[in-house]
Amino acid sequence: MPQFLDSSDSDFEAKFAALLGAKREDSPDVDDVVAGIIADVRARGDDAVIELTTKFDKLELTPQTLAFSAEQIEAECAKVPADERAALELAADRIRAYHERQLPKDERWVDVSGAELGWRWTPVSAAGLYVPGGLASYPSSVLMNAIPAQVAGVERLIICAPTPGGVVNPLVLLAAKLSGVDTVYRIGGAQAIAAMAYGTDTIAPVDKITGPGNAFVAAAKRRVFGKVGIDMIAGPSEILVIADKRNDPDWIAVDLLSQAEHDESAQSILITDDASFGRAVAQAVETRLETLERRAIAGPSWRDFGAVITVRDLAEAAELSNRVAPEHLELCVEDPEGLSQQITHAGAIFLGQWTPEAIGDYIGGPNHVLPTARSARFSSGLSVMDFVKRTTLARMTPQSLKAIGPAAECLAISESLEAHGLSVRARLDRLNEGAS
Ligand code: HSO
Ligand code: ZN
Repeated sequence: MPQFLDSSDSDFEAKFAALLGAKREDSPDVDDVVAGIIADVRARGDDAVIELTTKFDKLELTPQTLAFSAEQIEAECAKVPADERAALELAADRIRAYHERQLPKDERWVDVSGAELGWRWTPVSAAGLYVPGGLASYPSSVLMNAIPAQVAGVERLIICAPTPGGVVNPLVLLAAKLSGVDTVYRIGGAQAIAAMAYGTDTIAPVDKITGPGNAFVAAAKRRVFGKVGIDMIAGPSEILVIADKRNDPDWIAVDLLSQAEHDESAQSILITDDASFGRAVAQAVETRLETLERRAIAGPSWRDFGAVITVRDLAEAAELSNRVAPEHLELCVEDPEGLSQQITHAGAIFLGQWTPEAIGDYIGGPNHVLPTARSARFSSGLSVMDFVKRTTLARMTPQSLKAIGPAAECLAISESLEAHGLSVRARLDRLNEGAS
């Protein structure tokens, strides 16, 4: 059973605070091992990457076979059943159309002093996307990471995806092809992150690394940050559903389980203004768990971290949801638009009972790489903005320099930075000479 909380109970605040503060993940401390792997890859390049791939993935590679060849990719993609190909293509098209709207605009204007100011956006030159092996090797995540980079105009886009024992997921390769990925390297772990950050003879370094991964990958991303940019360190998935009694309890139950089945450390929370509806949903979850394929994952997640919270009204539901700052928020209420106005912290909002969160994971269009662990308080999901930089522009005319230069000189003197002041003064003097 999950936790049942009621906002009218006297101990509610303490219980809610405990729910917010609960430590869900104990990530093993692998930092020392990762530091060693990164140093090894920096020192020995391809040789280190190849040896580590033999050791961890039981796969013998050479510099020539580190990446899939075009023929291998074609052969793997041909194995994808027609319905899965069509679904992936529809997803790619919809995700692309959504992200094209995110492309930021350059700006240029002349201000009151006559100075011309502005900024312009340029893509990063090369991006590397990590795709985990095994259970969490999701083709949908390939689209969600690669398409924003492609839309941003990133010139070189590579993937590192381990293939333990040589096992390949054809859908991952098809997703890579659909989203303009240039090269797919069959390597993983901290060694892949190090190779993308520092480069080897075979793998040219990239400027930005994105994508989820295990504790080794996360620790490696933290370590290479600064040498390259990274997206975020994603935690286990979360869903919060605000639902009134006009919903089918079974629909809400499967929505909660849809994220619980990702990970034993995932968190699913229901907030409702009707206690008996809350109990009906909890009952429906138990019924579904009897047969759910991934009940061994979803069950512990729901029991250990799941919660059903009863509130007095929906305004209170919004307030509590903002304190959680969930990764995914479903508003299954009569007026989702109205309630959404009260939501200030959430990675993604799903409006109304016809919008299950799973639509957002695959096909809606918005990105499914979203802030977890309450980081929606200060950050956003992956977007085109993660693959562009803004360069500012300024152009003075003699008149504008005359107007604002003396203030710059004054501030330079106050900071005891003489040359700063002189670089303005030299020009002002010339202008004054011209005037006399
Ligand atoms: N909900 C996950 C993403 C995902 N779901 C991939 C299915 N496949 C992270 O927010
Ligand atoms: Zn999901």
